[in-house]
Amino acid sequence: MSKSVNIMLKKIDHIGIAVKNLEDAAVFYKALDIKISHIEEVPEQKVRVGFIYTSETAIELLEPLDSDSPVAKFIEKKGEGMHHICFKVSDIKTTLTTLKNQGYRLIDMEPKSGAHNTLIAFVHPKSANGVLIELSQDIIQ
Ligand code: CMX
Repeated sequence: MSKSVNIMLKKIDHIGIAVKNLEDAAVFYKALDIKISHIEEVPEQKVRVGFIYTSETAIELLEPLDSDSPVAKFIEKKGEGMHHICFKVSDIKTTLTTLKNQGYRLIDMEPKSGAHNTLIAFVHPKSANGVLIELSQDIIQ
């Protein structure tokens, strides 16, 4: 039985949806009276993101910044759609080390800068039942 890491799991932070264009995607949500309230570029991930907030889990719309972006490759291969699930964790480095030591395939060995003042890292979908998993830790200032 493998060691559990979920003591560090705080909540599902957001669900990522790959879109070709944020403004075009906003039209559907506007019909539901839902506003994209925070738009930010994350150059390290080559995306522009827009957030839709609910009381608990947010939706992150992801628009590729260029054709090299992982999101551009995803859309090219699969079309627009659900891209990843992000778990908020309290200690991202320890979570990564724990997963790595159990043989899970990490995309990022070290955390990177994410939107909203966070440290983020991805677990490969091949290690997570076909779902791309993002881990996110808030940077306390
Ligand atoms: N969800 C599920 N499976 C995915 C996937 C996703 N989002 N992206 C790729 N895959 C699958 C592919 O379908 C492929 O599977 P098969 O081999 O069965 O065909 C496999 O993973 C490899 O995919 P690929 O097309 O060859 O693509 P790459 O190897 O070039 O990259 C991945 C795949 C996951 C390593 C890359 O997309 C990555 O590094 N992602 C993490 C970074 C990221 O997505 N950043 C954007 C979000 C930023 C943010 O939230 O701020």
